[in-house]
Amino acid sequence: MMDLFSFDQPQRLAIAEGAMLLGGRALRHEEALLAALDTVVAAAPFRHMVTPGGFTMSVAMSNCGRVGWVTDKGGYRYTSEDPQTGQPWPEMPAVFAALASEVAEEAGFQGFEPDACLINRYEPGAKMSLHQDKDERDFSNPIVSVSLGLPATFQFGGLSRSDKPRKLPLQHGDVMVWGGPARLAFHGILPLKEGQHARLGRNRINLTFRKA
Ligand code: MD3
Ligand code: FE
Repeated sequence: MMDLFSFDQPQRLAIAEGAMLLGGRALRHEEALLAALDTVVAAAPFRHMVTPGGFTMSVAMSNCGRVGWVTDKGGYRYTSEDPQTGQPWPEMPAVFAALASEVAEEAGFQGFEPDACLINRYEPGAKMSLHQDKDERDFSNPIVSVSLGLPATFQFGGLSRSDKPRKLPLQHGDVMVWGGPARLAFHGILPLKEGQHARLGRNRINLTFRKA
């Protein structure tokens, strides 16, 4: 249960140099975010993409913004159209863009204007193996992530795959900002546990805001 104070003054936790957790920071926008999410995924439905190695991802994905992140047998890249519909990705909802840029500023990154939002949907059992986000042009821009729905265990390591990862629980409404030296840290999500969320049922949704 969220107490009365954390809603207005989210707990700020420095996770690493350049990385900050703002606990519950998205809760004040919960209904607006979920309504906007419904609009986006009505136009660009969740789908399980295939990695360049030929594996189907357990996480289902969609995107909004000027460009969206995709993977297929040809590799990882940003595209301006949804390959499934041939249409431009849905516009980034104003509530998404405003939250991303506000929290980036709260974490010390001024002027963050994301042009891509990758939307990940985890059902129980879905996971994301340790990886780096390296498909963007300019790593001086942070990445902002928003967790919604079922809780998950986030793993983050260092700049080398062999650095032993630490674990951090993520809850509905938590926001993280990854910039500076943390921007290229290895990270992942352990297999989601079974559960029911009041607003999102058997799902965890993660939004990652990027400047492609
Ligand atoms: C640290 N998503 O979409 S969000 C991804 O919860 C991704 O769905 C996870 O990793 C998820 O690429 C984790 C937290 C996150 C996102 C991007 C990062 C942490 C990061 C980029 C660099 C370092
Ligand atoms: Fe990532």
